[in-house]
Amino acid sequence: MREKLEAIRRAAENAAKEAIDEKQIEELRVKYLGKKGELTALLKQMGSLTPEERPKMGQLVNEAKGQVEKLVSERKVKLKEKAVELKLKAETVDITMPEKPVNCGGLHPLSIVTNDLIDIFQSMGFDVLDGPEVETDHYNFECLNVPEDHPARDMQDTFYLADKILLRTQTSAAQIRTMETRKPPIRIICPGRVFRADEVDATHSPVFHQLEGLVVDKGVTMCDLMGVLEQFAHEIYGEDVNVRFRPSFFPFTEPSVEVDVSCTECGGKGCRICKGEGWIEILGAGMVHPNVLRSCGIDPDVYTGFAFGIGIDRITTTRYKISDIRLLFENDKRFLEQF
Ligand code: 2U9
Repeated sequence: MREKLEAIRRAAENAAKEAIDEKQIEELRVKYLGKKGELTALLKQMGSLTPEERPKMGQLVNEAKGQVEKLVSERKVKLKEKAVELKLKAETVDITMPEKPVNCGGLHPLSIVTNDLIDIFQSMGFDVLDGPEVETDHYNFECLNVPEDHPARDMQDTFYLADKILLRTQTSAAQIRTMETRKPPIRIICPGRVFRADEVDATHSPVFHQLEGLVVDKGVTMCDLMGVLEQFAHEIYGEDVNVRFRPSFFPFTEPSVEVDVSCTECGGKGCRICKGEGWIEILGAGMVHPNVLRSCGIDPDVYTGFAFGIGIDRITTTRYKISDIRLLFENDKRFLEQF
C-alpha cells in the first residue's frame, strides 16, 4: 500500500507540473482528490489494514493528500497568472498605429446660417424660443391683427389641416404665446420652419425658414429697432455695407419698414444680383401694432415694442451664391459636401 501511495503521489506531482491550463489542473484535482479520486479510494481501503498499521498509513495518505492539494492550488495560481499575462499580451493596443479615417457629416448651410443669426441676437441679449409648427387660426392670424378677409388667410396661401387648424405661416405665433405668459421686458427670437402654399420654383418653396424677433418694454422706439437691425446687418454683411429703411406695410406692425443693404456683389452700383437696384432686401420689421399687444393682454399705452422677420433661406442663398432655393431641400450630397 505504501508503494501504491508513493506511486500515486509521484504521478500526481508529475501531472501537476505538466498541466498547461486551468481545465487540466481541475481534471487532475478530481482524478486524485475528488470523491472517487485515487487518494480518496486509498483512504477507503484502510479497513483492510491491521489496527496497528492503520494510524500510520492514515497519516501517510493524509500527508500525501495535503501535498497534492498544495501542488494543485499552487499550479492553479501560476496557470491563472499565465492566462492573464497571455490575454494582456493579445489585447495590447499599439498606440503608434494610424487611426481609421472617420467619415463625419457637416452642418447643412441653413443650420450654419441659423446658428450665426442666433449667435448675433444672443449677444444682443435675446432669448431663443421654439413653438409648434401646427397652429390655430387664433395664434397665427387673429392675434396678429390679420383681418378675416386678408388674402394670407386664403386656402390658396395657407395649408389648413382642419377647421381653424393650420401649418404656421410665420413663427410669430410662438411669440404671441410668450407675450401671453411672460411679462415685459421681452426680448426673444424664434427661428423655425414655416409653410405657405407656394408653387415651387427657383426662389419659392412651400417650406422655408424664418427667424422672427420681438422686443417689448416701456419706452421702446423706432430708434431701438433701427439700432438693433443696423447692428445685425453689419455683423452679417460686414461693416462696409450701407443699410436703408423703406416704409412698408404689415398688418401686425405700424409703422412698418423693409430693410435693405447695399449690394454685396457690386457695392451699390447695380448688377445682375441686385437686378440693377444697388440694394438687396434682407428683412421686414416694424413697431408692434397696438392691437397685437392688446390681444396678448399687454397695455399698449404702457408698453411699446418692435418686431422683425428674417428669411433664413434668402440670407443663405445670398451668402453662398446659391442660385436655386430647391438645392437647400434636395439633400444632394454633392451640394451639401461643399459647406
Ligand atoms: C409679433 C408681432 C409682429 C414679425 C415681422 C416681418 C415684418 C417680415 C418677412 C421676412 C421674410 C416674412 O420670411 S419672410 O417672407 N417678415 O417682413 N415679420 S415684422 O412681426 C411680428 C412678430 C411677432 C408678436
